[in-house]
Amino acid sequence: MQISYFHTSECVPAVKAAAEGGPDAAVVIDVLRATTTIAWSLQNGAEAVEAFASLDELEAAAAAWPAEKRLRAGERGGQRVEGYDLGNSPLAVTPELVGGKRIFMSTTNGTRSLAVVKPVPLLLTACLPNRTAVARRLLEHDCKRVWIVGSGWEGDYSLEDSLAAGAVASAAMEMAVAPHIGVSCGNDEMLAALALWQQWRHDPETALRSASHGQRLNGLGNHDADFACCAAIDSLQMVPFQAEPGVLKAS
Ligand code: 3SL
Repeated sequence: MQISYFHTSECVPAVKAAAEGGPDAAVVIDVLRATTTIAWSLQNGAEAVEAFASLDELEAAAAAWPAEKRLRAGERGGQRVEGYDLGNSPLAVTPELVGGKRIFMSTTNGTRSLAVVKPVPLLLTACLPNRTAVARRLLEHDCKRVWIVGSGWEGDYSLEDSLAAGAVASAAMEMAVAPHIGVSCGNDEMLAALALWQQWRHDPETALRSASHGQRLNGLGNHDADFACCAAIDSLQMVPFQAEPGVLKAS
């Protein structure tokens, strides 16, 4: 299995079919906080999370869904979109609130990354809490070419997504013990992400807080509980997967 890492949706090449050298799996990461919130929403019983790059698309799709079975989650600039049921905190998606509901979600960067790899046959989302579960799933599917896609911030690199990319790849390398299952790096970005994981793996919360988006969230108010939740390595077995275009379900 060869794993390549792309920092943001803007860095991702056009997706080709697997038979033409394209990826057979993609893993989207937005540690702070979209993919952590997606994992916890599904863990807490949401029927699905449907992701949209734009709020207009979200509004149109949500309007066609039964009102009692939907929640709208919108984040821009780190804050909840006015009038929406939810922002983008993994702490807010409690079982009481999200159980049985479809969450129509749009965030500044994370849902844009999901949109660019929609055509990839196996699409998963990862965060630090489910990084080992995601790595295990990639190995079970015997994936050959995996693209990990970070979300960054409006086109810029983000430390926390690279950290998690390294965390997923490192878990895959540790589990791929059989000699015929090699895990290799497809680009220098992946190698760098692995080095970053080695640097911070015993204290990921400090990395999240030091990152520019961590500082942005701190500037918006107290996010201590969000940082702790987003940094909780291997606290979840939930692997969100794309069940139909744009729709993530639990597995
Ligand atoms: O950029 C995004 O998609 C969000 O995850 C950002 S925030 O953590 O909700 O501020």
